[in-house]
Amino acid sequence: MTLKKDLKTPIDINWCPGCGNFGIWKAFSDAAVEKGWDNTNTVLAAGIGCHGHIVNFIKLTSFEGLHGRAIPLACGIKMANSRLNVFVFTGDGDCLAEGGNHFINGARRNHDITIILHDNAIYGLTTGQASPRSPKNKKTKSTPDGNHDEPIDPLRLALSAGATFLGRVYAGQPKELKEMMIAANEHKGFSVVQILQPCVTFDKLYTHQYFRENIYQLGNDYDFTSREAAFAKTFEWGEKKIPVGIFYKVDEPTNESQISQIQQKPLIKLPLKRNLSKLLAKYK
Ligand SMILES: Cc1ncc(C[n+]2csc(CCOP(=O)(O)OP(=O)(O)O)c2C)c(N)n1
Ligand code: SF4
Repeated sequence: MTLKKDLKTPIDINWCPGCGNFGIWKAFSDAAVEKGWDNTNTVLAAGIGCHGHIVNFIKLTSFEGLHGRAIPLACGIKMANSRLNVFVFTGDGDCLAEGGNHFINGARRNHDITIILHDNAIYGLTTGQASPRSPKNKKTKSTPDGNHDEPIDPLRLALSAGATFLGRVYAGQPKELKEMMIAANEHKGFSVVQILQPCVTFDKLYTHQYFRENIYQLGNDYDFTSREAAFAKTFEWGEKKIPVGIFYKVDEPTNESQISQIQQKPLIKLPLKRNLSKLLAKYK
């Protein structure tokens, strides 16, 4: 059993007041309590950015990777102990710029990990440069004449690459966000939760008000097992037409389920076939 107090760390939360990251932190903590995620069953990996600070505020075993490298870190953890719930907290810069290659290949291989994508459409930590999610023509610190580039849609990219669970939620929807995190984690395969997370300090476009006014929930008539339907939905964006909910969910063999050596026991429980002490001694 996990209690709220078990997850508390002595570190004061240093996000700007009103930052969408608070909603993500709260939803994850609520999900951890509900599902009993603790140090025996769950590991967190984070990238570098404001989003990555989340691991300082949740007392669970966690690792911060290099910028953009949280996904390979998480894949390594999952490979070593395939019984763990492995979460990746990543930003739109971390995941789609520096880490774009890992995002594509993690999805392609259907690693059984859960990607929590804090999408504020800007580089927050480095004070407001354009990210691969910033809209075309947007003026930012790094694009004073307006952004020349088209934004990436992370769900469309992940879908094309082979991800098997795709969801989108706004950070101000605590219940939906908690439920989405649980559903994504319970799904076996590469799961992406894109969270629309306002950066209240450096972005004045994608505000809380903007998302409150423009998101709509995918209805019961939407078929989330259809790749074509999901693909079409990822093109919807703008006034009154930002869909949220589960875009796509299908069962496909995960990377880990196809490795015969780890079907009975995780790698960390298997005996070493070679004596590595000589090799390790070299690096002492
Ligand atoms: C290899 C490397 N490149 C660049 C940086 C500088 N850097 C740190 S955080 C960051 C961007 C953060 O943006 P995002 O991932 O969207 O996270 P946010 O701060 O918005 O949560 C950059 C470019 C770095 N630390 N390491
Ligand atoms: S800079 Fe933006 S993303 Fe970073 S803590 Fe402040 S509001 Fe949040």
